[in-house]
Amino acid sequence: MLTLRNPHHHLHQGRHEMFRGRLVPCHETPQRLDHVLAELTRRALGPIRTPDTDAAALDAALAQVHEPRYLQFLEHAWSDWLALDPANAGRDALPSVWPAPGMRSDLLPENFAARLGLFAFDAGTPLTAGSWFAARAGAACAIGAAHAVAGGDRSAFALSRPPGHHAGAGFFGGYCFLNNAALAAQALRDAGAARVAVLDVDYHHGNGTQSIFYARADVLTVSIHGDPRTEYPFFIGHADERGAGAGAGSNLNLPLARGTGFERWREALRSGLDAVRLFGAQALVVALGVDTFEGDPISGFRLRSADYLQVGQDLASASLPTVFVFEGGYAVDAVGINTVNVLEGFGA
Ligand code: Q9C
Ligand code: ZN
Repeated sequence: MLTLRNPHHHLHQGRHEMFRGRLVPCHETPQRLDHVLAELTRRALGPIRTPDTDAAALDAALAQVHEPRYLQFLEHAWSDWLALDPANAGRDALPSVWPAPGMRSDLLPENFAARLGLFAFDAGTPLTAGSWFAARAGAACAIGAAHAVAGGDRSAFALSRPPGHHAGAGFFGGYCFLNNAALAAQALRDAGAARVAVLDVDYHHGNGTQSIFYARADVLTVSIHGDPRTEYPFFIGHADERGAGAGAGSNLNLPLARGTGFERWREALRSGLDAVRLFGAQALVVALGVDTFEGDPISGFRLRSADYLQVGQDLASASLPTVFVFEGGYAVDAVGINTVNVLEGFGA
């Protein structure tokens, strides 16, 4: 299996996220990707390359999924942050004010701190000097992996960081800026796959991916995740969200209680795969978070390292061209083993 790794991911390195009234060290660190890369290299699963970065083609692909004003915001965010106060050079940008429902979110505020809140849905996703550059290069991995699969590869792995599945067409949050899985799905559509499925196995609901495709019939979104009644992102991810308009029936949420172990999680995976089959998908994108691991510091499922081999085998049973996109997983010492176990179980 070809891996496309983000060579610039270190440029995104947030310092702190807001958690219960304090700034705590970021869980989403560069070491995560470095560990996956080291494990991939050790097990020699296939070639490891960096993506082509034709800037114009990348911009066109980003614009297929994300709103122009949001991409503009991201591109200029760091210089706007510095313009607010030169001392900001040594600080990450985090929002602290948001438009509540009923307030104006159609107007772009001149004040940058207000714009941050307009485009963010949490205060846990620091925007840094290198975030835009790193996120773009990460998106290029996902798009490149989709092109490899569209060109005939059975599977490909986008080792992209920062993660993507919480990012919507016009918002960031949950450590995510650009929705890598959605970009991969859209690239598969554009390359000729009539129906594409995204199966999100990260511990957290893939709210960004769901929202991007919610009214579309050509992309099925399925997410298995901690029940939003108790788990982040809280305000979305319930079982009754089935899609809207032309997309009615093309979203499936499979929330599970905190504490769920592999046996019950695997039943949800089977249901998700049944939905993919029923949908008649011609290609599959797996949003591959391994924060379902029992040792994950911010999550609540109880999967063990060996279980991820089985996850990979189960995913292979769909017999679809498959793009894997790296998402969450914060038990740094195990993130490489768990991620590569899925890929190995799937088969090279
Ligand atoms: N103390 C992904 O896995 N914070 N994002 C939860 C943690 C947000 C996770 C509170 C978690 C976002 C890609
Ligand atoms: Zn997650």
